[in-house]
Amino acid sequence: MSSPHPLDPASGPEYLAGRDILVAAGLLAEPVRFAYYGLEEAAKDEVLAGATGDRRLRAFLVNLDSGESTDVVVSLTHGKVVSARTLDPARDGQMPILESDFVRVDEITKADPAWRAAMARRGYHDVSTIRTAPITAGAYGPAEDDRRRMVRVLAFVQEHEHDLAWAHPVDGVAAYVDLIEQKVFKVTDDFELPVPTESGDYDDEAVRGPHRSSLKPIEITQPEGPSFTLDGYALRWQDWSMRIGFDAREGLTLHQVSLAGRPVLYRASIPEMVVPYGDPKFRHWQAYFDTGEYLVGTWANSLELGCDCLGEIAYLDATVTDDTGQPRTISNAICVHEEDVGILWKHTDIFSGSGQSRRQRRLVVSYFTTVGNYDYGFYWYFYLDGTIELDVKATGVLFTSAYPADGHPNATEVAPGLAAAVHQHLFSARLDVSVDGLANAVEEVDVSGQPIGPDNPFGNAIVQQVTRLTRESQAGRRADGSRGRTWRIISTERANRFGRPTSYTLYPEPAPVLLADPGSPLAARAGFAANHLWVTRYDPDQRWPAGDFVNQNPGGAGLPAFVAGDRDIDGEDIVVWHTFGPTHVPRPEDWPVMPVARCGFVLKPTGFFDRNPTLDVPPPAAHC
Ligand SMILES: [Cu+2]
Repeated sequence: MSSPHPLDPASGPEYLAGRDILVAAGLLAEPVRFAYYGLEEAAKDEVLAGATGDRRLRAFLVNLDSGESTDVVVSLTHGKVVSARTLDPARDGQMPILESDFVRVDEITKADPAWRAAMARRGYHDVSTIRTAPITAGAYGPAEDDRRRMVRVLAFVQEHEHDLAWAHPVDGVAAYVDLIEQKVFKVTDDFELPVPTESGDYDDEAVRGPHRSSLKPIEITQPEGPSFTLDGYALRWQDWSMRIGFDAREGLTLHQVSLAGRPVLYRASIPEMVVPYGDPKFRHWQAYFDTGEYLVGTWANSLELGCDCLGEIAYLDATVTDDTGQPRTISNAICVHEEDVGILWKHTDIFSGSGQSRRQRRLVVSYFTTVGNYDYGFYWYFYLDGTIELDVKATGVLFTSAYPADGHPNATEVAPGLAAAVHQHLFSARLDVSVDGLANAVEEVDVSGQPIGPDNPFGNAIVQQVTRLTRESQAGRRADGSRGRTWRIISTERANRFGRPTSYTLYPEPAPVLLADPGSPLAARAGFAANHLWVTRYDPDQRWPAGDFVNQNPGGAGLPAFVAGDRDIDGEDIVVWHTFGPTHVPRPEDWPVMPVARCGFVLKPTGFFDRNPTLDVPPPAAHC
């Protein structure tokens, strides 16, 4: 095989070559399956030095009979196993859910007499119309449950092929499935509520009405082609350059993002997200870590021109693997295109009479993934003026339950008798920053008014308060909209023409962090979501904000553990971690399919340039 760039995603032939190494080492004996398989990235110093490096893959292996779970790294370069560690699930947690678990869980649940009896009591004697939703178990005790590799199963009714099952939850009952013993070991049956009957089939004319005919076409054309170039995974557009990566666990990754030849980000990704639900009844355990437990990249959509993306699009395929380590190509998984986004700058000068207007554009690198009922789009934007933005689009179908006639304090009625519980979508962005080099630091910047006093006799003064975050223990921070709080990532080596550090500023959206009680089992596992900001010293082993093994992790892994050493983060190679995302109180308008709700953050150059870097953008037409 030809030699890939060290940051290129693993290819199909590489996955097969790694598989051969695992077979030869005796690690893939039946019935061992892959819970994750992906590139173990080359060391940063080697990449920056331009070395080819050792090409490695990491595999999470699960023995379906014994449950033995092994974390293996193989070297393709040297054709050998580099490391293999067997997990202690009570301490380390469990491997992610397997693709085949969905089918297995359905069969196991439907074969269980106690669960079938619970369905029969609700009038479902034929379980062929029941759809099962396996939900990761978390760690809620008792200890004899937590030590199993398990999921908890909720049920929905799909009356016919096009019926939307999420419209018909069978509430009050859950099956607890042991994935190794392959049995239901517990059925909780707490209450009965009528299964809502109204159809949620949003593509049924009887539900949606006839399609409206009043929308005229919008066509996007670029007669001379787009302004970007894509060479393998290397992307260039205007002054931007970067490499694109993709991973089964974290999806789209960006590498070596530079502007005008100056580094900004060594690596950027969304390596975790958690969706905790706020209903304390029998489904108190409902909280998914879509990345660490379900591997969002595995479920990436194949995008379609004219449907998902408009205009001059370049697509990249993604390669993931199935449970047996066989590669599977997701065609058109990553979309690259260019968009007009309105005015870049504009001024009509009252003195000179000059009227000037320029158009803003952005380069968009995106993908969409479907995890159960929800769909998430991850859109990275790069603008002409140096702004970087992440826009996460949440859409799909609400997770539902039955709505009691006497109301529900934690849920909205979205259709007759149908409830959708309040929940959060909390994402963690890992920004391995390199603003003008590796030596960076972070300042927290607040703004405030000042009381009337000798230096401020009319009380109009506004000042910035700048606090340098010098140690990890100091850098667990919350956003504060009332102070306009931002975090400035500065170079400690390069200054602009004013003698101030060149920098990029992180603008957070001040939405709530994790609302679960700090003493809750969930807070222990989702420690990353307790703060909007964390800053750590770069460590190649610290990749996952909720730990390497999130599924049934007992708690404490990830960012809270990373910062326990309280390392110096001032002028070092640092990583900025940002928690963001909405607290979603469902609206009737979110049903039966939800219009996109967006969240994200912005990074803006702040003294990175000496002035507006877009003065050379030409007017869009001669008469402008
Ligand atoms: Cu939501």
